[in-house]
Amino acid sequence: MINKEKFLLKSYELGIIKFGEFTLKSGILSPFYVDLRPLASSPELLSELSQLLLAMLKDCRHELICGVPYAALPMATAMSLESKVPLIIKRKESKNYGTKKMLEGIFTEGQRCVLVEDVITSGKSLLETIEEVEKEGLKVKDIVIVLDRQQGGKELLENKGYNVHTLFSIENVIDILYNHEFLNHSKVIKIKNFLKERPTVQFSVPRLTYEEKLKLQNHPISKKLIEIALSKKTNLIASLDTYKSEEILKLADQIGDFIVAIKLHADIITDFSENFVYELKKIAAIKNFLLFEDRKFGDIGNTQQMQFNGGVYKISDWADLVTSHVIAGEESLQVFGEEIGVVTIAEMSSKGTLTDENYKSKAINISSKMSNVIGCVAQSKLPPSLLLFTPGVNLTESEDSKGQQFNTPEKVFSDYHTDFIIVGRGIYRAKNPEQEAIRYKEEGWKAYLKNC
Ligand code: S5P
Repeated sequence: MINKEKFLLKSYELGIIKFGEFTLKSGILSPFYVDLRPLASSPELLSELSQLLLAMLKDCRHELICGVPYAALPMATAMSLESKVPLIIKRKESKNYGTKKMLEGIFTEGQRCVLVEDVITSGKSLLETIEEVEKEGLKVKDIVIVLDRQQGGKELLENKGYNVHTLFSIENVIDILYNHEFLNHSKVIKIKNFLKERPTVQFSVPRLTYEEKLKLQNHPISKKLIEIALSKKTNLIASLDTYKSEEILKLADQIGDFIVAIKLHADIITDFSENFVYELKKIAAIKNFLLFEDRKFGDIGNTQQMQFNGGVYKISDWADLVTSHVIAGEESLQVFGEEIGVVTIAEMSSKGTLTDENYKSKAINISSKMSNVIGCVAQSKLPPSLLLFTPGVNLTESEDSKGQQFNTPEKVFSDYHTDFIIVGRGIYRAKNPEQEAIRYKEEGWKAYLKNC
């Protein structure tokens, strides 16, 4: 396998990124300038690049490759030669004679085409290319990009449901060059400040409705969750983190009409038993909600499989949904099979969490690829095909004394476009849990309608 870092260092020597003072098209003075075209002058690097780009696509089905003109054309060609996947060529302008076709090459309607781009900034030019390729009847799902300038383009495309695979972000590049002493500390600070201050192109993409989201779902559990949400007009998941099974059953009975699911931590319950599961399932069937075990698996696949199927809790026997970290890589998630809905932990709600942007984006990429993953726990927007579950929701508290940080339903719907709010202490610690469940149900639904 080609080493990404070594590849970058060799490319740097070719002059693909320069530091100094450059006036950009917009008139802004930038401390760096990126131009990936020199890569085509090194067959060795171009071939390495094609292998790195193809590695990001190893689990994606595609029948055609298309480079965005002009810089990505040699890259797409190299990928095609390496993978033996046919290339099509997109014109910049259509010919005003002959066929007037925008795409050249042999293809048939409905084929899946991966797009290749050198640098993404705002994402606008890629959107135009996607539109033209889709107009010809081809399907675009995956886009590979060598460098993300971190100006909102990646997020724009993800919000529209595309899988965006980027080899480097500009910050990655700066960090690697700094670690190899090509940049000194003060230059790095200057560049990072520039990146921070520079306005990101913001696009206001409205959140999808549950009806629209339903159409994007393939998994029976995600469909069921959304159907319950629509029929009961609720997006509330109650997290009943209490010790006694009797208390959980009593609460389930009181609040069952107002929720889509009950989330449990089976290992908190002191008297967990098969009978408890039997009784809870009975209430779930009558009141129409799902059971969600918040196990947060975080081990190698083999161990997770044993934890999932065995032990005291036999989670696979009764849970409709489970949470899992993605820390052990995608194969560790396959062990849950296809029946249960897996919700990955992409980002945590607690202060000082290690789930930074880099981790989150990798976790989301893996989650998008897995057919048994229906969504993620996170505190920010996700690509719309994934369902977003947001814990740390409370109408009165803003934090607890152990690192938890709370938001209101309105905030998580408007800022993160969440799909389901998870409320624990706000409900089970309330004097009147039923009344509070109704309040969270109503606030959650109001926030959803307002932000559609
Ligand atoms: O990042 C997270 C992920 C989860 S699943 N932050 C969380 O708080 N959770 C869980 O959501 C947590 O384990 C608890 O069960 C629930 C939040 O409970 P509350 O009492 O803080 O509302």
